Amino acid sequence: MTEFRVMGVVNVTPDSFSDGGLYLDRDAALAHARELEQQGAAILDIGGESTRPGAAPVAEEEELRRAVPVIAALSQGGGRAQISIDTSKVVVARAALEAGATLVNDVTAFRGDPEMAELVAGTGADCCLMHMLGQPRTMQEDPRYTDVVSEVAAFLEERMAFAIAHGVPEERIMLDPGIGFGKTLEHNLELLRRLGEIVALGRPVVVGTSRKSFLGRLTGRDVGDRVPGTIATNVLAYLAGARVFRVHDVAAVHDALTVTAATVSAPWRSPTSTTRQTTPRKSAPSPR
Ligand code: HH2
Repeated sequence: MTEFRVMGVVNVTPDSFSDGGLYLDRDAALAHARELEQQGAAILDIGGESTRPGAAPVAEEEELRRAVPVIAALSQGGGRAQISIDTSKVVVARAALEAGATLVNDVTAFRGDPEMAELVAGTGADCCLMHMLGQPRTMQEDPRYTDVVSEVAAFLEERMAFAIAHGVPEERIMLDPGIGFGKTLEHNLELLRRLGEIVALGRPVVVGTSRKSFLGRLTGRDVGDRVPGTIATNVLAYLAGARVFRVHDVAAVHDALTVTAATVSAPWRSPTSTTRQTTPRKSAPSPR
């Protein structure tokens, strides 16, 4: 069966768009992370700064204070999930890697901090390079592209070359089109529709549609009621070739992808198909 990995979101923040304040306390974040792992998360993405549209930047010390103790405790707990740090600050990434993280999820794709590429190269960590147009504070104010998909693909290709030039092995790189980061509803849908063009860059593609506002625009649903939309977009992304799915609702998306992966990868057999049928039914079509 074709592999996929679900990346469970653990936001240790007061202001994340869908779960802000729920896991700000270290023990609450830890319990949530363990629950997501139980539900099938192969990666736990720990973040101490919201990147929702309009979010204010968080000071380095505060981001460290929120994220690193959760990572340290998770790592000491010996779970099987890979630990990811969602940050664009090299100081936070370094402390997270020292505490046990092995993946840097940088929504600025190494543009936020000039030393991030060297850190990832030197520590042998995996990384996720994501496309974003502008900065979180203003990115949703009239984003424009001539062709969103080819511009995102060109950006990711350039960022991947930058990372490789700084010593990051290509096989450690994942790419993410950055759904909702400086994109209108139409841009997001176009990216999902033509995701194959990002997959064609040759690295595992990560998608993050979970509970995002474009799903609310399509369905009229509030943030907590966007699981069906999240599932639909993740299944579509899987069929287009994406392999890592960053979500809040791990159990639901894991089930949906398990069924999708099984369906597309193997011919369906009925539970009785091992019993040979000796008398062909009259209505059976003749073999060609
Ligand atoms: N989306 C968010 C944050 N980090 N990282 C990647 N690679 N891809 C994404 O699509 C992505 C991301 C935003 O979601 P969330 O963390 O739930 O919200 P907030 O930024 O408000 O904490």
